Amino acid sequence: MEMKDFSLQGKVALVTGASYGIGFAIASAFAAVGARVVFNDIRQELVDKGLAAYAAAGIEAKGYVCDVTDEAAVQAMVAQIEREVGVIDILVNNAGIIRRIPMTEMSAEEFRKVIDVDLNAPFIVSKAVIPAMIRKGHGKIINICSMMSEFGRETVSAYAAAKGGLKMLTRNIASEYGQYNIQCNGIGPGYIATPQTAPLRETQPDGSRHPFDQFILAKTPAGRWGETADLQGPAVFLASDASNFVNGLILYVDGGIHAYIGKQPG
Ligand code: NAP
Ligand code: GCO
Repeated sequence: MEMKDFSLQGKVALVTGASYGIGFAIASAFAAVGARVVFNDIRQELVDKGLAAYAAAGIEAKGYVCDVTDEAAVQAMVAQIEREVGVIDILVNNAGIIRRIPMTEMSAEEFRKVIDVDLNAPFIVSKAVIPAMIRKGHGKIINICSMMSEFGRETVSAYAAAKGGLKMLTRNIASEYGQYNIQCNGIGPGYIATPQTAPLRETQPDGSRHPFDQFILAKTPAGRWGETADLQGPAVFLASDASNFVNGLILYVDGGIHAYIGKQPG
């Protein structure tokens, strides 16, 4: 029996917003199993920071400055990657922002900005890479969704709307392009220790853990925040031939939050 392997040897992988955080961890895992990694970030200093971090990890990555919400810039970046590296086989729509503001206090502009980065941009970048994937006869798109693709909570209305939409964009790309041997799936990380969630984990003035930190520990059977490394195996699986018949799935990597009513107080 031929075992569909998890190798990404010879594949070109674009991970957006991957100078650090979850994107950096996923791109590093791809490199470890043979992929040629390219990434973008919104500012040159971030790209430079990312290049230094990849080099320190022994990874020869290529970085591009590109705002993923700018369709012309994305189209130009993809064309440049195809000239300089090769056709993109794997896309991870990772770049994202969050604004934690009560909805009635949030401006329409702030709401639109989150939707633009977290939902419109995955549409823009996916639209830019799919034609070459069709010509090549295969492709993998992984959208980084969220627990907020399924749940709401106070202050994250824009983010939840975007990530819920990203879940359905994932399913629609799977539906529309599966016939071309393109698989589009999502990863729904639980609560992961990155700069994005740092405000939710700050030690309190009295030395106690942040109330939200304590809340997440009570809601997570694993009893801990996730690490970016927890996402590496699932990402490699969804980027590899091992998942060629997996399409439209949102794979939650959440330590069991989805299954758990929460630890009883006391
Ligand atoms: P992060 O630390 O904030 O990193 C996000 C990256 O995206 C940063 O490098 C950021 O650059 C970049 N970015 C933002 N807007 C961009 C744009 N318009 N164009 C290009 N790059 C842009 O976030 P993270 O925690 O690693 O999260 C990565 C993804 O996972 C996000 O989609 C997030 O919503 C999702 N997620 C995170 C968690 C978690 O618990 N951390 C859980 C579930 C899902 P700047 O530094 O300039 O902002
Ligand atoms: C928040 C957090 C979460 C995480 C992640 C959970 O404020 O609730 O930032 O939204 O970022 O999306 O899966």
